[in-house]
Amino acid sequence: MSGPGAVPGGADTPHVSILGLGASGLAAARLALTKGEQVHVSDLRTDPTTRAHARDLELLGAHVELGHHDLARIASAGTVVVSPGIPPDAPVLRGLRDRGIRWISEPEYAVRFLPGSLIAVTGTNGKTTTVLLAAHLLRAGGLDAEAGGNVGGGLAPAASELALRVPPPEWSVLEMSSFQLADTHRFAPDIGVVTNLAPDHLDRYPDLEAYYADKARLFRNATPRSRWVLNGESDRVRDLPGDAPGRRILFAADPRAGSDAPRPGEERTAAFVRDGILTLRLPERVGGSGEEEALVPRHALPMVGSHNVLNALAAALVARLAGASLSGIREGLLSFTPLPHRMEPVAEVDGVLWVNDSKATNVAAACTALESLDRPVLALLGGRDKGEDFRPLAQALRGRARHVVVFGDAGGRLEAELRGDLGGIPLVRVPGGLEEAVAGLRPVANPGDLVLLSPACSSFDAYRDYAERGGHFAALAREGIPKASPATGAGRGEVSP
Ligand code: UMA
Repeated sequence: MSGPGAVPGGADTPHVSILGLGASGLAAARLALTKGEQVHVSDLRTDPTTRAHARDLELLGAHVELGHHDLARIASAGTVVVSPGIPPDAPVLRGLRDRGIRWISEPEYAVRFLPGSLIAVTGTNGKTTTVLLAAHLLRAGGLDAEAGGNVGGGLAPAASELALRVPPPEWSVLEMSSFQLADTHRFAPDIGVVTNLAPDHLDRYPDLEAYYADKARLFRNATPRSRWVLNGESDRVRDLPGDAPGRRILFAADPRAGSDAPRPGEERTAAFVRDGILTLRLPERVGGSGEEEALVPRHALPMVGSHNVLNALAAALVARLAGASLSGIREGLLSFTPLPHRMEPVAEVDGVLWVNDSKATNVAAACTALESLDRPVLALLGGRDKGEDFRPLAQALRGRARHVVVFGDAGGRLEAELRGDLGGIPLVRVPGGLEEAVAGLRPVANPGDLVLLSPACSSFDAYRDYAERGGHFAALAREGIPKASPATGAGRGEVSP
């Protein structure tokens, strides 16, 4: 692909073609227009929202086509930016490939206009929490930082939006999906993070190796100055960089993780839990003192679950590597607001903690949630039956759950597949929905218990989406809170971490 300066054709020839007019296409188009480029945007959709976005861009001077892709026009641009949701075998990308045209992802385009330092976070799970927490810790530690990228859900903008900020952030913390990494060429983070690796997106990739290969593009432009923050509990993560240069700094619950067979460039585990306290030990080679720095007790973290302890270790390590102050990181770990509907503590009533994990709409997500907990669980499972095999839930429930209530459309099958396999844990099926399930569970809750809505099913039997279901659960949880003054409500109130 030729650079933006070498454009064939006349005045109408776009300098930048943008494929897809979702969040990333819209942001990339705005960025390109701000930089004075001739912009052509193309999307197959013609719905009212897409039309409204098209009109906005046209007013800014873009040429927009909806309902089809004009391949010749798209291909005539010096730079083609492709939205991550467009699969590599889409006809339009096959057409570009046939013409020998290369394209780039939206974050690859954005970072060309981000002069500050770059932190990129990838991995299968935990990316969003790690990105938002890392940006929060950098800011708490005195640095100018913004989160963006694949985050979605209105929690942070596309990467190109960060490049539109005046002045641009000194530190950009980007969540990078494998789809976005796939089409990077010059993308070179100062600090790269891999949270973990597990099977995912096999509807798009031919096999796991292809998925991991896209993740490994994070290391493509590594230099000896690169810093790689890696999950020390995963051999697959530690092997992902291959022979990429740069220092590799590990995080893991156990300080001894990774000491058995260090990979080239790997430092001792630098973020871990010592006697229940999140602790950093930055090696001198990466600007640390080699001394242990205690952060906060793991039980003081506002997020729930052992996987969130790892996310917090990764984020704290990143923030310290970037130069955030220790006191700021400590304060930031305590003041972070957990993400809505993902292991979100919503109330604590009479010593019972209520946790909303409504976003766990499949069996794997619910198993991860259950396995991350170390206190007795009262589990709520149910919703729309998507036909998934529920039996793996039994193992995750055994040894953790004290009581299980199943509800909704999927209640019958959950009961049938789990009842005989729970090792004596009581399972109750309620005929109604979430409200009846909570009512059935309230009388058996004891101080120290954790009520978990991690339903393993989608919400569409009774709600618009998982967020509406999570909001209803939070309201039900808070119904148990007496309407007393704050002075009398110690330990019996809404959780507002
Ligand atoms: N389209 C075409 N031609 C085609 C196929 C699609 O024009 O042949 C159009 C579609 O009509 C659509 C657009 O291309 O309008 C595709 O948009 P998109 O799906 O890329 O969505 P965006 O709104 O741009 O959102 C993307 C990410 N979505 C995906 O990767 C699927 C968002 O991640 C991300 O927040 C946003 O960019 C900003 O970076 C969401 C996500 O679900 C949260 N990501 C996946 C995940 O986390 O598992 C990867």
